[in-house]
Amino acid sequence: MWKFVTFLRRNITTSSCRRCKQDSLFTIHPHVKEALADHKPVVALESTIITHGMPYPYNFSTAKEVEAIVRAEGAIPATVGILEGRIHVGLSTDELDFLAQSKTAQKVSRRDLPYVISQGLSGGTTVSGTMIAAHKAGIPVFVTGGIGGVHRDGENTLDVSADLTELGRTPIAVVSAGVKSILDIGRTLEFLVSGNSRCVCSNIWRFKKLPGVLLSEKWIRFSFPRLQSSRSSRFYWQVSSSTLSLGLQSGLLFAVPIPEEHAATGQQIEEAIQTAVAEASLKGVMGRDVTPFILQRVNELTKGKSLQANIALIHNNAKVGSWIACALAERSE
Ligand code: PSU
Ligand code: MN
Repeated sequence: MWKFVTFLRRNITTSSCRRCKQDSLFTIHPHVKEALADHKPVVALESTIITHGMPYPYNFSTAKEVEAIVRAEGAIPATVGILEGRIHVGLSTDELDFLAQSKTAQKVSRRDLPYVISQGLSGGTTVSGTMIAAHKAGIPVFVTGGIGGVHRDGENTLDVSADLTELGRTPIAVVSAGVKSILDIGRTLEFLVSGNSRCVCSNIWRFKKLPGVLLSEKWIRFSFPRLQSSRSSRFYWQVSSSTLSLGLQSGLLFAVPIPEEHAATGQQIEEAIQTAVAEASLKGVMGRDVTPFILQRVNELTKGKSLQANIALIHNNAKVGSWIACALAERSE
């Protein structure tokens, strides 16, 4: 209860201006703050992949590697996470390590933000949670591994990730490897492109082919605008800035295929996914626990192959996301 009172006091006693309210909930890392003030490129990164997407210590080492890649490409990384009820945009090494090892960290999507913040909890932000935080902090580009989507059997369970609706309502460019084949890729795509209210349709851009992360061929049939995977900053800038500055209030999804040599394709992975999905259903795993459960089981069943693929694709996405952030920053100077 006292936590709730503290929350109210914190927010009611601050001035009523929007900026001040945000400041009471947000901690922006000094490096990120400085970069934003100087119009330097900043790349937001999510943290559910750290708290719920990969086992320790791979989650921690991958988070550090991804930040290093962003820096090497000329941008400033801003990993988003929640620590004791405050939204952090940019985490220190110790804070990353804390989240990587935490057994109590929450998985925080749009709907979880009020609860987690008001109760002073800590957690990893999903794609939807990170989009909200990054957008409020003024960061236009966000890199993730794979976005959430419609689960297999979603036509019965109606289990559709909040990531998809967030893409229709929050103007930020999301760089992802597409949708994992642990999900129903066809229905996910249908959800993204068919509802005008979601407005993501015209904003999906693929590099060469639109990937389903682990079984990439599945996406090829769909005709989306193609980008060359070579660095083409003028094009990124045109697409991103027109979407973001038109005030469309919808997001932009860049789908980057996993490097061919790392794609864990074929029968083995499909069998592992089917086993994991069946186990999840048998055990009554539901809602936000489904994705972490399946990722963990598929990794076990493929003896680490899917984790390796996951690490490779997020490294690759970090590179492409940094190019886009650099292109945007160059043009806005
Ligand atoms: N897909 C992955 N790894 C992940 C996730 C998805 O391969 O870590 C995480 C992302 O944070 C994504 C979230 O936003 O899972 C989707 O969860 P849900 O299905 O509960 O919306
Ligand atoms: Mn889900």
